[in-house]
Amino acid sequence: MDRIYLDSNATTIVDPRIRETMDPFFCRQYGNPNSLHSFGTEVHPAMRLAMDRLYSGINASDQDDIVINSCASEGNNHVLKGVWFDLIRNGPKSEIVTTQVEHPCVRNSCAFLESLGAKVTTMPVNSDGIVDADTLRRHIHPDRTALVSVMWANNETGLIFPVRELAEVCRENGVLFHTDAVQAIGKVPVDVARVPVDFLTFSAHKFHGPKGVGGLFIRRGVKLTPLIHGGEQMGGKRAGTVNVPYLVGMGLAMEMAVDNLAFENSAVRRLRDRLEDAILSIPETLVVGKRELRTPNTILASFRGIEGEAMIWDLNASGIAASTGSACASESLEPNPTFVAMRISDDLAHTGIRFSLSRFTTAEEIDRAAAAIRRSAERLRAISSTYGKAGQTGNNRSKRNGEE
Ligand code: C6P
Repeated sequence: MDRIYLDSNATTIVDPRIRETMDPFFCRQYGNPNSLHSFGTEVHPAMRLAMDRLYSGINASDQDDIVINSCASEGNNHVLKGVWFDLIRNGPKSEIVTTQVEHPCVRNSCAFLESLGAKVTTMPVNSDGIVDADTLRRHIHPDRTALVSVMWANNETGLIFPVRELAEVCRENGVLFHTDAVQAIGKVPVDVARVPVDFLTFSAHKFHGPKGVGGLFIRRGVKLTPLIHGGEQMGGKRAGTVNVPYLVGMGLAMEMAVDNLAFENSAVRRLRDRLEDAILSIPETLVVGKRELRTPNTILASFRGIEGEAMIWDLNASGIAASTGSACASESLEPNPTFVAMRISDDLAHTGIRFSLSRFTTAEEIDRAAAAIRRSAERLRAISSTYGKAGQTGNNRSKRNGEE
């Protein structure tokens, strides 16, 4: 049985061309880039090309910095803890403003900084699942807010935040702005010349590069204390020998992600919509977020009366990979925090399933997955102790939330 991978927001398949580009840097050109001999210097051109591809992929200027690190969790920790050291620990500011729906690496870093004395203000999302500029204006305090951290696109719903407006509000108020762009690269245009962010984080494995390498954009002139001290790599902003093969892979992955943006927004979007239509043809099903507000590859669906995990196992037995939400929270028994933030009812909050496609997903896979999802929903509802009994709405129309 050919398996079908619909969990590309957790991680993506490495594009075979990217793997080929990385290959020489393991066993042939394996020198340390900081060495003075030829083994070290011969890797410089490939590193430069990779860096150029990253700068041009997000339209950064050569005065800005892109710090290569191990993953987006590291980049997000670096921004939050760096700002704490620079602006909060000894003043003059005291507060970080963020949202209820950030990835755990942002939420838990904020909770840690709160335990050290920072004030953390968490903005609610609106009925569309995002935070708008007016909400930010109500929560920002120029005299005390050090940093606003809002993701570009949510990993569970795919909902896209109005980061340009949010970044402009921060700029008008003299407050630093960070965006976690992990789920945006390759899905929407990410242009730091147009969107005035101070910090932006990304991770190669979300756009067909290798796991274990990411990048942190720092706007020219913005100070950020390092998270990892040591040697002078990355201009002293992040110590540690640069992972050359992974950097080379990430550079090409970024270039290909940008080249494939149009494809992602046409072909991948069409397949996503086809799967979504099939899911919504199953009674009492909800898809979170309006279609036009979401990244083109993501569906967060919920099936009344079915535990998300039960369906994941059922689909897995048919060779289909999906998830109940963030891969790193997949073992939590708590209701999904994104559903809670969007005030979606408790019974649905336990039933969320995320399907996320990529440019490698085929129409045949979507049709097989749609049939398997329907079979699973019927099977699990037939054996459910609650579905069709007390508590059922009687209204079996399926819809996207936000729709009447
Ligand atoms: N989200 C998901 O299943 P790393 O793996 O550290 O490079 O990326 C962390 C991360 C940060 N921000 C966002 C918005 C993310 O989606 C992720 C990774 C995966 O949703 C794994 S938990």
